[in-house]
Amino acid sequence: MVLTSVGKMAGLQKKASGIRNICILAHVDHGKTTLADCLISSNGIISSRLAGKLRYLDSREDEQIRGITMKSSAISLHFVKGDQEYLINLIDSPGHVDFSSEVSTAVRLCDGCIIVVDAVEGVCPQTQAVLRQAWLENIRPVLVINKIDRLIVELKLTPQEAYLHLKNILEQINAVTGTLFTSKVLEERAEKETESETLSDASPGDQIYDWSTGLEDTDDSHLYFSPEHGNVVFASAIDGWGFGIEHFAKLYSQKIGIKPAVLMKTLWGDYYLNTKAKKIMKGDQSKGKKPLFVQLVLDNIWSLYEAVMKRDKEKIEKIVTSLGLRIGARESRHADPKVHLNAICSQWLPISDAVLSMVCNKIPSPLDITAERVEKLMCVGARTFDSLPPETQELKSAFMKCSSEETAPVIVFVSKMFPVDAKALPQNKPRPLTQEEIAHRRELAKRRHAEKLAASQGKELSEKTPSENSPEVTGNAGDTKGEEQQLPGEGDSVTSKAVKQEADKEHFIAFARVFSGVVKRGQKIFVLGPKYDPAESLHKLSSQCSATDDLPAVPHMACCTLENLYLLMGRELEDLEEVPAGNVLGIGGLQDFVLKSATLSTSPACPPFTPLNFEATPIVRVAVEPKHPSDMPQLVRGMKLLNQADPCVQVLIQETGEHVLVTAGEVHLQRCLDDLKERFAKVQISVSAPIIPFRETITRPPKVDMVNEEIGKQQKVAVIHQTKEDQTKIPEGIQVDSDGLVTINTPNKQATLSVRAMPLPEEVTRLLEENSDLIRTMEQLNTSLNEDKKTHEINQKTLDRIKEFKQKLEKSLQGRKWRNAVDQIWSFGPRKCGPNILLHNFGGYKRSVWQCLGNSVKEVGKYRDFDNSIVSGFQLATLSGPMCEEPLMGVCFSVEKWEISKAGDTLSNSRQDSGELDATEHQQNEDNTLASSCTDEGPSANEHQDRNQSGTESPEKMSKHKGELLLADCYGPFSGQLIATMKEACRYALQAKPQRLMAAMYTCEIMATAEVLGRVYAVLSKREGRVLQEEMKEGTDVFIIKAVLPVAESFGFADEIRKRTSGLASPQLVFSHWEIIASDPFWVPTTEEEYLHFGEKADSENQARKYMNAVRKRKGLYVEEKIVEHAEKQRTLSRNK
Ligand SMILES: Nc1nc2c(ncn2[C@@H]2O[C@H](COP(=O)(O)OP(=O)(O)OP(=O)(O)O)[C@@H](O)[C@H]2O)c(=O)[nH]1
Ligand SMILES: [Mg+2]
Repeated sequence: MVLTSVGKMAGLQKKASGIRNICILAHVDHGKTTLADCLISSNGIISSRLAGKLRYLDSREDEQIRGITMKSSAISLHFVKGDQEYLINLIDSPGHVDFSSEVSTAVRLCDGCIIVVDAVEGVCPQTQAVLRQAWLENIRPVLVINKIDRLIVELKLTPQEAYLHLKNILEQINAVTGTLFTSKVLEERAEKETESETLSDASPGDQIYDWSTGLEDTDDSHLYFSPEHGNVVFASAIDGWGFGIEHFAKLYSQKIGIKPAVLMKTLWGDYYLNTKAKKIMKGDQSKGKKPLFVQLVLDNIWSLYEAVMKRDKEKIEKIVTSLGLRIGARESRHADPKVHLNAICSQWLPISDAVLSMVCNKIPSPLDITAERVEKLMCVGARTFDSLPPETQELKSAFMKCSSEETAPVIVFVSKMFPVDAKALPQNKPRPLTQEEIAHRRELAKRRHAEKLAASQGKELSEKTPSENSPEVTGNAGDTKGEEQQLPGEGDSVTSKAVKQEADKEHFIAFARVFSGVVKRGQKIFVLGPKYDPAESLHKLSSQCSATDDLPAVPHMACCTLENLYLLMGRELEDLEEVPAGNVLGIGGLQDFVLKSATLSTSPACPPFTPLNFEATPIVRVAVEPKHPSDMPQLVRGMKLLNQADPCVQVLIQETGEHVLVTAGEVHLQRCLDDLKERFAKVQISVSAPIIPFRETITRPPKVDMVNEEIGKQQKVAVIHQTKEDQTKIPEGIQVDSDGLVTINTPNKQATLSVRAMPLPEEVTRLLEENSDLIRTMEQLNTSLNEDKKTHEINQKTLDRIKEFKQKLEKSLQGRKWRNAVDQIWSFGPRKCGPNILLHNFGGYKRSVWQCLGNSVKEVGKYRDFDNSIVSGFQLATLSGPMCEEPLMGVCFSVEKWEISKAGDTLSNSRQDSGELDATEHQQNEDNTLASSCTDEGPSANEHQDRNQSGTESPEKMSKHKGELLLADCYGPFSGQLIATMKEACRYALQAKPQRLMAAMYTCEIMATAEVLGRVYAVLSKREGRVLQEEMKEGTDVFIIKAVLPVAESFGFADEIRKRTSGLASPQLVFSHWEIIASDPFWVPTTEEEYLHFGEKADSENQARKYMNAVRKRKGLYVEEKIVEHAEKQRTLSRNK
C-alpha cells in the first residue's frame, strides 16, 4: 500500500459526500487503539505486522507505559470501495472514566461513531456512558464486537456457545439504546403536547396540528444494532480479522445457490440450512440444528484457530489453498503461532475492509446532518430555536447545506486545544530537499570551498562575489529552518537561537471542524465565546459586517487571523492552504483567543455552539507549589497552559492563596502533574495530599445509643444538654431552647432573629442537587423581574420545569412540620443554588423564590429593608459549616422571628418570646408564636393570612423610622451587623442539632474471577467500601461486583486491587453521591453501657472525627486533641537511648 500524499487528501476534502467523520468509543481496554492501528495500517502509515503492537495513536510516553489512551487524537485515512473514494477522519478516544471529557470533545466533531465491545466483558459502565454521549450528540453509531479470539482461546467456548454469547451481548447493547430511544420519544411527545396546548390556547380554531402523526411511524430500526442491517462487525483486532455478515452472504450465495439478500436476512438468527432441499428453514435449536451463523461462519473460524494452534500443517495448508491465500514462509515458520494466524486471518478477512466499508455504508456524510442536530447545536441552554434572531435562524440552512462555496458563511467549532512541540509543526520539520535545492547547496559549498582555498593562498577576491552570495544565503534561511537545526555551523547563530526559543514555546493547535464554508490560511474570523449572544451584538453590528472591518467592541467576541491550517495525521501535522466544509482539522494561532473551546465564524449572527456534555465531575483536588519559591511565576504560567490543554481540569487559587488543581480522578491527576512538571511549568513542584471534599449536615436525634440501647426520654434530655455544654459553649446573649430554636440579637441590640435548623428529607436534597441549574435560572429571572428588566423573555418550557420542580418539592415536603414550607422558601444556598433552604416562617412576609411563576410579581413593596442581609448571612453560613468549614448540605434554616425594635424593647421582647417557646413543646404553635409579636392570634388559616398582610406594615414602617438612627451606629453599618448575626444564628442553630459529616462516594464496578474475589472483598472492606451487588456474568466465570467507596479512602485503591489480584481486576471509580457518615464526630460515651463498651475516653477510632480533624488541621483551624496523653509516664532521655 502506498502512502497517500497530502495533495491527494486535500483533493478528497473537497468532496463532502465522500467524507466520513468518525470516532471510536468504548469502555477502557476494549481495543479501540488496536482497532485504529489496523485501520491505519491499511493506509500504509504503519506496517501491518506492527498493527496492534505499536498503538500509533497513543503518542504520549505515559500512554504507552500505562497502556491506556489519555487523549483523543485524529488521523485522516483514504479508503477505496469499488469506484468510490472516501476520506475518513478517524478520532481515537480514551475509555478510562477519568478522561471522559476527551470523549466529549471527539464526539462533537463527528457524524458517527464505532462502538467497540469486548466479546468477553460485554457491556460495561463506560460502554453505556459512551452510547449515551453519542446519543446526546445525535450521531449514528455502528458496532464492532472485538476480541472474539478470546472466546476461542481463553474461554474455550464451542461455536454454538459463542453464538449464544454474542447474541446475548447484542441484546444487552440494544437494551441500552432502547432505553435511550423510548425516553426521548416520551419526552418529545410530552413536549409537543404542551406546545400544541399553548398553541391552541393562543389561537383557538386557527390551526389544528396533529402532533401525534409521525411519532408512531418513527422508524427506530436503524438505531438498533443487528448484523442483518449491516451495522455490526465481528472482529479480533489483535489477529487482524473482522467481518460483517454480507461478506459471508456473498460468498455462500455462489456456493449454495441462495440469493445473497435471503442469506443476509437469515445468516444471523435461528435459521438452519436444510441441505437436502437446499433451503433455509426457520427452526430452533431444540431440533439439534445448527444455526446458519454457526455452521457457515463460526465453525470455519474455530477450525482455523484449532489447526494453527495445534500446528496441524496439513490442515493449515488445505485451508490456505481453499481460501486462495498466499502466506510467506517467514510467517508460517514463526515460533509464535499467533503470527501465523494473523497472517492468514488478515488476508482472509481483513478487518479494515470490513470496518471501513461498514462506516462508509452506514454513517452519514457531513452533507446529511440532521435538522434536529443543527438546532440542538445552535441553541444554548433553555433557549429555543424560534427565539433566536432571524439572521441567526437563517444560518441553519448553511449548516444543512454544508456548502464549500465562497459565498457560504464560515462556521467552525473548536472542541479543544492541544499542545504540540514546536518541532512537530510542519514548518519546523526537516523535509527532504528537492533536486534543485541539492544542486544549489552543492554550488554554495563549492564556492565556499573555493573561497577558503583562495584565502589560504593569500589571493584577494574581489568584494563583489560575497556580497552577491549573502542575500541568497539569508533568503534561504527562512525556508530551511529545520536544516539549520541539524547543521548549526552553517546557519547564523542569531537565527538558531531564535529557532531554539521558538522550540521551547508551547504551541497550541485547535482541534476543530468546519461546519460550513471554506476556511483559508490567513483568513480573519470572529471568535465567539460561550456566552456570546448574537441578539445583543446584532443591534450594534450589521449582519453583513466582516472580521476585517473596524468594529466596535462586543462582549465575548474577538477577531483573529487563522495563521495555520493542518491536516491531522496522528503524531504528524501536514500544512494545508484551505479546508472546505465537513472536515476535521487543526488550526494554529488561536492560542491567545480560545481557552478550551469556541465557535469561529465570519458572520456575527452565528450563535455559540452548545457547550460540550461532560460526564465526569472533577472531584480530586490537590494544592501545588513550587519546590523553590522563586519558581512561582513559571508554575502560574504552567498552570494556565495546563488549563488550556485539558478540557476537564480546573485550575484555581483558593482564598488561602493556594494554587489548586481539580481533576476527575487519580489517573487524570497523575497525568496533569506530569504535564505540569515536564511540559508546561518545567519546575519541580510539591503536591499536597489530595484535598477531599466533605459536606456538613444535621440529622434527627438518635433513638438508640451507641450500644443499641434505646435512649429514654430523660436520657435524651441529658444527652442533648451534655452535648450542648460540650460543643457549643454558647456565649452569653444567645438563647437556645430545648427544641433548637436560637434567638440572637445584633450587637447594637436593635434587631432580634430566631432561627431553627432542620434536616431536609433525603429526596429533597437530591431534588435540589439535580435542579441546581434550574434554581440558578430562577434566581436570574427573579433578579431581572425585580429590576423590571424585560430582557429575558420567560420561556414556556422553563416555566413548566419550574412548576414541576415546585410540585415535586411540595410532594416531598409533607407533614405538619413542613406545612406551607414550599411557599415560604426565601432562598437556596450556598451561592443561591445549593442544596440548603432558607424559610421565612414569620408573619407578614411575602418574599418568594417562586416569584418568576408570576404569582406575586408586582408585590415588590412587600420586601423589608435589609432583606438581602439576611439572605447573605444565610449564604455565608451554608458556605462553611461549624465542624470544619465545609459547605452545608441538606439543611433547612427557618427564620421564625425577625424583629427590629428599640434597644429597650428588644430585651423584654426576647425574654417574653423565649418563655413562650419553652412552654410550647409542640411545633403546631410555631406560626402563632412567631406572629405574636405582630398582632393577636387567630385560629383559622384565612385569618392568619390576612393578619400576615396587615402585619407587614408595622415592622416596615418601624424600620423606616429608625433607618437613619440605625445606620449610624458604633458597631458599623446595620446591614453588616445583620449579615453577621444571621450567620451566627445559623451556626448556633446547626450546633443545637446532632451534626454529621457527609462523605463523597464513588461507585465502582469491579470484574473479578472467582479466585481473586476474596481479595477484592478484603480490600473493599479495609477501605470502608460497601458491596451493593454481586452477580456472575453469564457464560463466563467472571463476577461483577458493584460497590460504593468513600472518596477519602480511594487513593491507591485501583492500584491495590490490581496488585492484590495480580492485575486480574481493575476498577474504575465514578463519583456518585454524598452519604452521611453515621458516626457522630463529637460523640463521647454517656450511658453506663457505653462506658462499659467503649471505655471512658472512647478512644477506638471515630471515622467522622478523624476526617473532621484532618480537614481542620489542613485549614489551620483549632483541633481539640490531647498531644500528651500520660504526662507522668514520659520516658527520660537517658532511658530512651
Ligand atoms: N485477545 C485480544 N486482545 C486484544 C484485542 N484487541 C486488543 N486487545 C488487547 O487489549 C488491550 C487493550 O487494547 P487497547 O487498544 O489499548 O484498548 P483501548 O480501548 O484503546 O484502551 P483505552 O484507550 O485505554 O481505553 C491490549 O493489551 C490489546 O493487546 C483482540 O482482538 N483480542
Ligand atoms: Mg486506546
